[in-house]
Amino acid sequence: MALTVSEFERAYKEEVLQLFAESWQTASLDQQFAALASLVKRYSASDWSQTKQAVDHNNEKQIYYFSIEFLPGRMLATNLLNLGILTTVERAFKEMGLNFKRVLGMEVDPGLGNGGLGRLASSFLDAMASIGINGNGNGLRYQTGLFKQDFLNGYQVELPDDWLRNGYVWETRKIERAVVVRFGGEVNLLPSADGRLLAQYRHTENVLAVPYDIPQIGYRNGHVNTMRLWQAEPPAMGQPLTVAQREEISAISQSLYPDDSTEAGRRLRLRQEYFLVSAGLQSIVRHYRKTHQDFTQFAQTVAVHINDTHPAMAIPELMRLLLDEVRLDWDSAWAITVQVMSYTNHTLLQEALETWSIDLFAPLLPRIYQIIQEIDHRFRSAYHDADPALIDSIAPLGHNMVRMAYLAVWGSHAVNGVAALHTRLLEESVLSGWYQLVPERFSNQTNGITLRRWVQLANRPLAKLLDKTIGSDWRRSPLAIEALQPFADQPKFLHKLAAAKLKNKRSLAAYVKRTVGLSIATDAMFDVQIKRLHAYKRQLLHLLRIIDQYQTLKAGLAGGPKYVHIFAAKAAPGYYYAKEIIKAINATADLINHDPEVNQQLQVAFLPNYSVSLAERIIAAADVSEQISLAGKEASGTSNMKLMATGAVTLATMDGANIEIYDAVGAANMMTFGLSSEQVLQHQRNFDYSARDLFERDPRIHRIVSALIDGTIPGIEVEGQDIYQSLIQYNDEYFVLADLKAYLDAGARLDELYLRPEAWGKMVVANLAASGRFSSDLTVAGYARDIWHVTPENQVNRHEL
Ligand code: GPW
Repeated sequence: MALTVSEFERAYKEEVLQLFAESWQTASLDQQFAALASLVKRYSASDWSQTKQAVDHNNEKQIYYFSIEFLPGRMLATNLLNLGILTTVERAFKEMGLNFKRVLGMEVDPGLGNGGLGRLASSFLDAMASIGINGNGNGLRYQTGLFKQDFLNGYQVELPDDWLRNGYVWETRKIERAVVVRFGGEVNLLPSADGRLLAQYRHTENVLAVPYDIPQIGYRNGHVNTMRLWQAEPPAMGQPLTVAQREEISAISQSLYPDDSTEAGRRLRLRQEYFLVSAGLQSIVRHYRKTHQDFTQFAQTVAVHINDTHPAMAIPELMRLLLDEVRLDWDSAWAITVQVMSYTNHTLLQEALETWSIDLFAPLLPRIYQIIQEIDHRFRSAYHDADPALIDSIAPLGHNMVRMAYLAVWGSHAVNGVAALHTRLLEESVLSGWYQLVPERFSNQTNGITLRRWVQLANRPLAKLLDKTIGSDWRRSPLAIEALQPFADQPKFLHKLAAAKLKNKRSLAAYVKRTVGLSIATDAMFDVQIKRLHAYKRQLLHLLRIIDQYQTLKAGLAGGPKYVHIFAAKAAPGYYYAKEIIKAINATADLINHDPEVNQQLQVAFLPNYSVSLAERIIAAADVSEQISLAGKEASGTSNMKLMATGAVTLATMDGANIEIYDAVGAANMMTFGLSSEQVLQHQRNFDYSARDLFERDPRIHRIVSALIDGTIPGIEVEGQDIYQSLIQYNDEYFVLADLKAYLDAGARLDELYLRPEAWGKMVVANLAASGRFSSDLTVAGYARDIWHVTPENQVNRHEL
């Protein structure tokens, strides 16, 4: 939009006055934020309304991205950027003598997700709006988000995230769009006039689902989509409810499950999932009926995307609506459902694959369970010629369980993995039976990231330098950053690049000093691992390298570059082992940071409360990106993309999207090491891996691992022992010791390169130049083309590569 500095200033001052009866000079930071956000809402309102009207008017297809998690991050800067008025507003704030950065910092960062899956969902919403497709989010309005993390004596402490305390400025409650979601009760199938059975529900528990709508503004294209979050409330009318009943209802959208590594298997989680799905679909069907007489157009105008299996009940729920409310016959309803639904799998971990015991499921969702039984029955009949053992092993129902991934594949026309290796492994293992049956449904859609947030907003020094060097095309066309490649050989440019990095390091160092009181050296290599704490991600491997570096320094064998190791990670509150790793890292950090013999060379900072906002601070300052999961375990990873796209070099196993980064930047520009997923599989099949052998035979490994139990690191008597046992006694499930030697060697090679600034700079440039393909704009364009069958207004194409 067009807006001059003085126009904005006038509008802003008026807004402060109107909202708070306060002059702009005396408004508090909170008030400044509220006034600015309110203006942004005003500026986007007509585009929002017009986008919605155009959809109905032109009968355009809408995508609904169903996800149990969203991690939008702070939205003010993004919204200003996407409206095209960020620099205008910044200038105005400067002119008024106000602190723009601090105003941005007043916004809450909604923690409505755990990690990669939730962040991906939000990045897709931004991308859908930005490439101009009608893509809406459908999620839950958790009253409390993911816990806030603190450390007490090195242990993780979880504090409640009361993010709605002061209201959420971007949302609008839409009570007139509320729907009722029913749980429990009984279903009777009664013959009806049309000769078909009519499902009659009795004694159900009725829950009011109230939507809250949040605008999702596209990047400078006037397109504004909607993220809709549902809140559960006791219905205003009907049977009076006891206090306990009302609480049971509110609990549905009360809090996010703080675990993304193990399946919850809990009644409340199931209620959350059904609530999300039923509310979303009811409102979609209701909206469709306003403009259509029959359902012949439904699949052409609606696509529902299932983000992992948590919303997979969308399949039986849409069947229910089409059968019981619209009164279609089974075959028509099923044909529509399959055309509408698509499903993304995000994990190969067995323990994260959702299954629900029928004993829990059937009484809570009797009609949905009936429909799943019928789906299962018809699936089995459709394949009565096929190998019965195969069919049995992949049917939606089996072993007294509802198997959500299998239901999702059967009820969708498209299924995808999130990185090339992940999709291949899905096809070969986790979903191999399904791949045999319906190979044409499978595709790969490699994850992407919101480059605008990570580069344009969170790395301003780099963004400025890019503009000066190659012009500003890269801001709109991610692949245009390839133009940077020739500058890899220009020492002057590399100098500026290093200067930009240093600036970011200084900002992060100031933050670290402010928050944890540690002064980190900004002339050191910043070696970063940021992601959920999970054994398969192997923060432990990183810790063992730090211990090795410590021991080397203590032995007086210095040499390499100065290091600052930076961690940020939350552990699921019930994940005991992950919490032990946190304690071990913190204890090691404490030892190292306070030892004057080493702390000039080596420091460790574990920053509490990892979140989108903290990621924005860390990523821009990173030199090294640790992506060291055991090969075959990380579906994709996305911090790997964020870090390479903003100037870090990747130290990685050949896992998830690391492989695609490797393909993009070339062997010379990334440091890879470790077992391949095939080798891991082979060891697992042959039972020929012995961690104890490695420990006993390799003196270096022996020395490093012993530090966990010999008192080298004070304060981890229990944790050190447990971790040691997990490695030696229980044979190191995630092959940490198997990869340790290769990891240390790769690290040493990286050290040598870091000591040669030009060689390092070259690698950084190669990474930056190759980063465009990881834009989620391109990822989403792939979904649009292969899965949702819609054409973006703004053409973007990864296949130009
Ligand atoms: F288990 N992921 C996540 F597959 O953050 F559902 N939470 C989850 O619950 C799951 C996956 C689930 C992550 C993957 O671990 C990561 O590899 C991937 O990059 C990310 O999802 C986005 O696809």
